[in-house]
Amino acid sequence: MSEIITLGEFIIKNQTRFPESKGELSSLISSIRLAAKIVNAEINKAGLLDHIMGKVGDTNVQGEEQQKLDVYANEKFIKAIKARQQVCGIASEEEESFIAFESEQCRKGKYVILIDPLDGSSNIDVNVSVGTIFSIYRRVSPVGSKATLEDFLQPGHQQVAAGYVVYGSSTMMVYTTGDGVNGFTFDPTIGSYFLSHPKFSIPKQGQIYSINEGNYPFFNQSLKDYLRHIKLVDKESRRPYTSRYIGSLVSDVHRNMIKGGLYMYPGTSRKPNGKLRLCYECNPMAFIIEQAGGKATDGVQRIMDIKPTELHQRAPLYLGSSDMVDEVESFLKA
Ligand code: AHM
Ligand code: MG
Repeated sequence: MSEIITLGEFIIKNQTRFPESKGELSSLISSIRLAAKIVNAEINKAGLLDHIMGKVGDTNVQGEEQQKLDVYANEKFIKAIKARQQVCGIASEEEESFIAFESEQCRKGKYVILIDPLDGSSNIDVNVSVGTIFSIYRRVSPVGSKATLEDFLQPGHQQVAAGYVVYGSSTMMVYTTGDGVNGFTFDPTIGSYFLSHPKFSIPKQGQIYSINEGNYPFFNQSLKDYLRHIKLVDKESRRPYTSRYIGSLVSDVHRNMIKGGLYMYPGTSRKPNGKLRLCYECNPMAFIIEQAGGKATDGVQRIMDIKPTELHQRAPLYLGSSDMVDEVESFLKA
């Protein structure tokens, strides 16, 4: 039998890679692990809340108003991260601006964190998997001062760590600190995550493509040509490819990581920069995919080379198996 390793043990073991961090990074990842457990418990009750205990917006027995799960997740993650006093600030997809923590201890923090607390939350109503995405950077402002916008607007290649939690048929946390990707599955009976997918690697070539093809009329001609190409029959390249689109970024990417595939959220004539947020969604997923051996581009350049100018900036995204990203890029650049 192979060795059983919990996420907690793994984080501590991995700590030696960052001697300068003095355990801050480990503590930070632990706080995400904890908040994810709390959010997971609440997501599992989502159907009960809606159908048995009343709808979101109703008042519960304690007289408190029931919250939407994305707001709930946002609060839990911010609270858990703040409590550890290891970061000087946090930016969340749910908040308009970043939060600079005031305490002296937090100001001494070397890191900032960016988070999408509950991605794909519109899928909860129909019992489809959702996820949390996070990204950690070393601050660029002086340690001891308050976090600044510049700390958060760093290109993705500066990430120290990134990960996601997928709340699916089982809950998993997958993350990288720049030395490969590892996946941990949550055992709800024990309350711990166990290393289940060591050294995750995405197949170089896959057969799955994931895109919201309802937007087809608004795609540019190169993308339309690519979509036609992948539906042509060709035994050697195993075309036509298979279409799989959940509409939940974390779940779509997680499946493609395991099976091989390409996730696309392109720019359209209506939304030239697509929908997904560079800092909260594209960069962390790009870091994970690259660490697993795949690629991520906006169609023109590597996602992680884009220098963000705004916190909530959007970017087109093509990410997955490296051969598939090369193939779509060859059409987009033609
Ligand atoms: P959200 O951050 O508002 O949840 O939106 C992001 C989600 C992704 O999870 C998903 O891939 C995409 O939006 C789906 O968008 P669409 O419905 O336009 O296909
Ligand atoms: Mg999102």
